Amino acid sequence: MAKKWMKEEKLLNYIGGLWQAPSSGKYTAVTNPATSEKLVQVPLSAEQDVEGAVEAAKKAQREWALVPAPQRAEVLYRVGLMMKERKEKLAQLLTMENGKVIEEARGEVQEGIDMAFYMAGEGRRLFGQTTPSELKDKFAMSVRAPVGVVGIITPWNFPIAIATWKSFPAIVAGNAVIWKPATETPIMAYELARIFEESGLPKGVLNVVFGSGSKVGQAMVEQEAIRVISFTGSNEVGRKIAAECGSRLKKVSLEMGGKNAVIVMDDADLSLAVEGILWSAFGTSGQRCTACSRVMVHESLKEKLEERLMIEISKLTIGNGLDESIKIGPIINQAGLEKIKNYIKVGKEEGAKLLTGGYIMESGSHGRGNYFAPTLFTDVDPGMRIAQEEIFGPVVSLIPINSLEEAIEINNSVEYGLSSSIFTQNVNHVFQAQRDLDTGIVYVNAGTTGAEIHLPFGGTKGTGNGHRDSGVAALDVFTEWKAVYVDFSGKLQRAQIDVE
Ligand code: UN1
Repeated sequence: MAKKWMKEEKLLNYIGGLWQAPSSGKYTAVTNPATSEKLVQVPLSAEQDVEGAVEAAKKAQREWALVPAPQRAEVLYRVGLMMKERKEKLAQLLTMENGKVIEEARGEVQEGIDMAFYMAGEGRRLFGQTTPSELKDKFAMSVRAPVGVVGIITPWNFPIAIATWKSFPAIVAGNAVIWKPATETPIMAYELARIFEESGLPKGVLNVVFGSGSKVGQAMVEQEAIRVISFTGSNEVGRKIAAECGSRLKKVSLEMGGKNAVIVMDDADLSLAVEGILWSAFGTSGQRCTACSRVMVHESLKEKLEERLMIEISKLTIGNGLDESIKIGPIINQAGLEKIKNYIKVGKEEGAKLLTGGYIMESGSHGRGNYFAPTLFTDVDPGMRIAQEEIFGPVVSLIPINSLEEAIEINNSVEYGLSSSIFTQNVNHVFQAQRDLDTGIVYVNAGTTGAEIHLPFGGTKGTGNGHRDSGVAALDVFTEWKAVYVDFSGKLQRAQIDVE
């Protein structure tokens, strides 16, 4: 099936505009999680490949930074158009390598297209600030300068969208990029690199090095010339990267997951809440940083919500996402399945009541892949591990509450702070919730997923380290503020001293 969309069987690194085999000569197989079919071989690169990419990037970046930003933006505009033309092909390949259902894959590619046009627009803005000087006949301004060579490390769950959130602002701002995509999902990276190649981006501005975090990621962190690392992935890996970058005074931007909750108040539109929970908890099989994995429901609606969710869960179709009728795709790999299964055991031991699901689905009508049954726990205590830790699978915990204050307190009691949502008709609840929910994203009368690319994406506490992906805020990661003073008085004016 993959052959219909791509002929390559072995992917290559893209370094300095050339397609290169990894110096190690080693590759690993990429498997379709819906069918266990082998798709392509992906390089397992080593330090040497990263060094090559750094050299190419350093050289290219000097020239690229001198190209006027509106012209740099033209490249992104062309990239956006090509992605649009190839949208269906990209979506089909995305479903094959990642497993997400085709409708969601099309949505993810669209997210990348939106990002291309949005960041192409930034090429004509890249706003700085002018400021009055404290001295006469002196002009002061703050301008954005590119950082230089930047490293981006992206996850398998949104292999194209997240790559665009990071690489597009970096490129339009005048940086050169070294990108390590997840080894589980290299096809999107390969396709995007090809699009960039055809777009006329000068060689060396974008470099792709495939391989493991421990080899390629580590080498990127260690390279002096890479001045920024932007990472999306697990909390464990993110903390390690932060520590390594910290000791090297390297800027690091981290996005590391969530334990996102929906609050259902007693005045909520229940049907809407059911739809919102289903979509944000089970879409992408729960493998989103923004996935809903807790529901704080008002006691008065608890039983009704349980009933309604059980009915809707029983209707969910599970299988190969290339089939348009399928709503839930597979889990990325065996390790993911095992992790989810273990949390089910933990939840039961902790005393949560399992209402439905909770098991790995044997091969059957849904296909020979990694499938986990959509799972609902109820009577969950907010302190239980299943209500505190990120599961990254289709598992939701219902927690009864009696007031908005209680729901907010429970929402904020976890390590993460990415996304939250409230279903209510009460305007006072809306404003109180958006103020008090300690997350980077808050939804009202919608589930916890569905961030739009022109707004900042990221979160508080264990979710990150204060930076944001996408939106104009992403430019702060990939630029340095430079203060520029122009004195046109013709004499030496000393700040703080020669002020009349
Ligand atoms: C992620 O899971 O890391 O808001 C990204 C959303 C998507 C992006 C999710 N637009 O759910």
